[in-house]
Amino acid sequence: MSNKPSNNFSRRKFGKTIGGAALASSALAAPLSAAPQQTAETQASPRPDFYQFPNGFRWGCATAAYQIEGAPTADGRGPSIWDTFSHIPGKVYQNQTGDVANDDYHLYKEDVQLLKNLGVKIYRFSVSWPRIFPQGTGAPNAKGIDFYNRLVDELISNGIDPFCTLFHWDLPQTLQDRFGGWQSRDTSQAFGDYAGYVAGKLSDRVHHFFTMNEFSSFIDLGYKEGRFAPGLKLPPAQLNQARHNAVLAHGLAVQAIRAHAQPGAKVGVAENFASGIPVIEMEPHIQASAQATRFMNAQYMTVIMEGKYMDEYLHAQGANAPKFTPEDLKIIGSPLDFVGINLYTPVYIRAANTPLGFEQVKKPSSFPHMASPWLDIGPEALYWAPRHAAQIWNAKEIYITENGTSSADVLTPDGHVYDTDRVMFLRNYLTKLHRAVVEGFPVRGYFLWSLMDNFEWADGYNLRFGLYYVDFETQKRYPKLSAMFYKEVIRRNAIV
Ligand code: GBH
Repeated sequence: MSNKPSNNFSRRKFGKTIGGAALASSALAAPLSAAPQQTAETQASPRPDFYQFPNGFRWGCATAAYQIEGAPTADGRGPSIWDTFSHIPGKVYQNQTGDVANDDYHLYKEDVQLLKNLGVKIYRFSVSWPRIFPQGTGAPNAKGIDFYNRLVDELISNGIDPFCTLFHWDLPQTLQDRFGGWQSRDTSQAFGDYAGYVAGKLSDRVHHFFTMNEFSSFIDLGYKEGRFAPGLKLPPAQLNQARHNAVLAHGLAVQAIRAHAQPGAKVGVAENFASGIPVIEMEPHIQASAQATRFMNAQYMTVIMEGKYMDEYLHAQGANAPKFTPEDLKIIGSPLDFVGINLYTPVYIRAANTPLGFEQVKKPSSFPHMASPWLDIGPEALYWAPRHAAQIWNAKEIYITENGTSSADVLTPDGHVYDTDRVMFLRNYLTKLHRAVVEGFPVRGYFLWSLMDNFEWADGYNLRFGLYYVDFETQKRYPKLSAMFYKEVIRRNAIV
């Protein structure tokens, strides 16, 4: 390698420019041509460290409405709690907001070309509830659904299968004002109605719907710690009730989607459930990690998958436990077609002589993390999470709905981003995903978070998670080294 990387990845080699971004297959030609020629023999038995994925494994990218769309008042959209929250001084890094973000509302065609250039066949986007129901309930806004009709059509005509998330945290502000948001079952009911409406409109072309994204993020950070919208710090009993209303909303949405969608539409959830990793891979710790995974997720994933709150959870909460009816549990436990797992960090578990037989093992301060301080590096979580979902909850179809990392990306004067740390992160996590797949756990696809840098919630634009670098002044997108890495992974259906 030359010590002048720009010579090896010259602008010329990046090929034609798409949507202000350049990404060509020839970008990888130089390093690859240095590799020895493949013989018939090496093709028949590829290098074991190429980690071939099975035919039909689906590679994709994920985004979320408030993080990329901008255009908060366009075509009749109502305000969401994130519009309100991000405009309160001190809530977001440097008081940044999603007012413009990636302007994807206007640039979506270019962004679909970014996807196409990577070669992804699936894309996970979210619908902004206040675009569809500006008042949360009541009359739908036709122009709101039109945007998603255009997006879905654009994806399909580019050979990309759309996966739709119905709630990625941008609750209509009116529901917060009228009902206290997830503090009320009225919001759960409204979510069911909205989900059924969207599924009715999109399911002729969209075959996979996720109800909600990450209960623990929008409830625990929004209603307990106050660091996310709506910025509340509820006492335990009210907090548990909000948690209950959120899983109830999920269940109502599952039912409404089944009632209103075309036959064949599938429904699931996208949850970053805490996934226990046995400290050492041996039977007692493995069992403890499974039990820990159930208990750590008692309020969300476990009740959704088991249709029942764990006795240990209710007991531990005592007088603060949520109030619910048997009918609620039936709704919450509505059978799902697939499970979506958002996966970032590991939680280590060991067998212990405690009532539930496990103990969480604290990480030392030296534990390595990525640019986001919370993003501890634990590739093996991408093996254990699907294994637990399959073994504990009998998940028959699994998608990794998010995985990826922030990086202190720097754009070079000639337009490159050498995010070798992101490539290292992905390569290592993917090897563990590969293990899950070859052992037969039913992971059908993987959505990388994220297609492009975007509004990273309370971290604003300070932390970048994209495969494409975004210059938020010019809205130009630049493929990072990781984009070329991922493109090659997809091309070969193998880790490279
Ligand atoms: C996902 O959350 C989100 O679904 C997605 O929108 C987001 O952009 C992406 O990850 C990257 O963060 O700042 O210490 O309070 C992942 C789970 C939960 C991790 C909230 C960060 C905040 C930690 N996230 N958590 S802190």
